[in-house]
Amino acid sequence: MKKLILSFLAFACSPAQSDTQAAAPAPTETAQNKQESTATVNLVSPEPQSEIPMGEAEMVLEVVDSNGEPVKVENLDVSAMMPMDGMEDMMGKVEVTPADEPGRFKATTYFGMQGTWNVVASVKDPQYQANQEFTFEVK
Ligand SMILES: [Cu+2]
Repeated sequence: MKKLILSFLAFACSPAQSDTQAAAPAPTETAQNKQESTATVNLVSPEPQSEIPMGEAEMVLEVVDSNGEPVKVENLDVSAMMPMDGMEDMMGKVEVTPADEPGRFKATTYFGMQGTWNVVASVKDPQYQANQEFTFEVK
């Protein structure tokens, strides 16, 4: 499993980046991707390293473009899943509502068991594509 959470946190915490290099990407990498833009979903809260208590949990997720700017997307699909040994995965119900800030969504779920939960956030938008997985250790 990829552990990308730390870099997401750094991203979310850096105030108003103005990375001019990002505006001029290598042509080879973007040549075939002109119609759909790739976005990134950042975890705004809770802190990735904090212990998540079992029970109801609220997450704030933010969709940003390749320059790190928040983008307003139509919909964010969020699922919570716990892999179980010798059993079907345990699924958690997730309720997603748009937050006040553009590009941000509130996702409320219920972690009904201690252990590792995988949360997958997918952007549903005609213009942007993103699919991000976050791992939570629920105590
Ligand atoms: Cu379980």
